Amino acid sequence: MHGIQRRELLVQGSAALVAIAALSRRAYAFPAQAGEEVVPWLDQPTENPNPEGIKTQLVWEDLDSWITPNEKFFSISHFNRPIIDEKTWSLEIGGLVKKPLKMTLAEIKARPRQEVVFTVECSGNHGFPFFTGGIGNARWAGTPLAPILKEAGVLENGIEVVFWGTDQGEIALHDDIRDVKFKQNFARSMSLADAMDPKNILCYEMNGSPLPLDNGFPLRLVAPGWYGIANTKWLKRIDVRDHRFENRFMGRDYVTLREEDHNGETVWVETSVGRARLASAPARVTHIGSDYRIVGAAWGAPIDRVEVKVDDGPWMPATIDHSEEAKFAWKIWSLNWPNPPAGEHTITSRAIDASGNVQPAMNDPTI
Ligand SMILES: Nc1nc2c(c(=O)[nH]1)N[C@H]1C(S)=C(S)[C@@H](COP(=O)(O)O)O[C@H]1N2
Ligand SMILES: [Mo]
Repeated sequence: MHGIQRRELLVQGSAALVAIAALSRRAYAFPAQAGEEVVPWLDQPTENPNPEGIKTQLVWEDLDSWITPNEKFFSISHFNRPIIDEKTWSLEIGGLVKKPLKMTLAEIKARPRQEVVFTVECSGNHGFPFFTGGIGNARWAGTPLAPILKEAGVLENGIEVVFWGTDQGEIALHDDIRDVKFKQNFARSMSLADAMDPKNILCYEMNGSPLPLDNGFPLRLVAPGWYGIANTKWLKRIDVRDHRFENRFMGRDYVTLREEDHNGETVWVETSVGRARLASAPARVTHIGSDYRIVGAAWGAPIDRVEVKVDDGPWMPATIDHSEEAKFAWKIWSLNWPNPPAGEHTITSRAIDASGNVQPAMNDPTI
């Protein structure tokens, strides 16, 4: 930063000229410009110890499109990765409903189609040094869930909807009281009100192709605005219950722990991971000669603006790329960084949402 400030003082005229000339061609963050070279980050993720569980992470330096192509999209599996034969597969809708349903893939595809561009992030993303690319943006297509639940007719006492995956594995519970192992399917639940959100779709298509095996073929829930964990893949059964549902993915692995102040008393609060939270990240730094540029993404809430800081310099406003946008998709932003001094630099971004909330820093006490 110091170098830039000094340069602006010394040769203000030409620095301003560079900025103005750059404006028109820099309004769009993508595609990459001819001759542009990527500067790799120094803090690369460490080797992934579980390549079956976490497959194909986003490589931030390679981010060169708003939509993440299917072959570059990350995928998470906590158990096995089922390979399902669509000819014998069907979806069951049961529990507390008047009319239990069974639907084939053809029947689901024959229903009204709905698309959403939605950035899915694993809530564990950036929680481990080997896991920094658990995010991607895709155009998901399927049929709305709410009319199907209406058709099945949720009974008066139904309050909770559970989404069961085909995948299963052994679960161990070890604590002061219990010491048991049992087989369990992947499952996640939502309140009936959340499940009935008209944006939720039973999704069979990703970026115009049938859902890839790793992303839940033949059918998954896509719940725009929720963290990855809520989007059950390899769907097998949806059922309605009269009590809250609790399992490993609701109450043990996918929980946040926060310290709250209740009238001067410290209270530790555990919460099941749910809706996405405001976030941003610098994705890549590129340059043509000494003309550097920082491109990044912001997501998790309606984004008002993004600010970027180099080393310990001031926050600078980034330019948001409005060429491609959708409510639940990440926003791509960029910032020109002319003539940085040679050496190692730290780039930090923060997003500010439409309500004025500022993305907390990694070391913010609230997280
Ligand atoms: N059936 C099933 N669904 C699942 C999971 C799983 O292990 N099994 N993982 C969840 C998690 S933790 C995430 S982050 C998202 C990731 O979606 P993707 O694999 O399509 O990227 O899927 C979710 N849905
Ligand atoms: Mo996840």
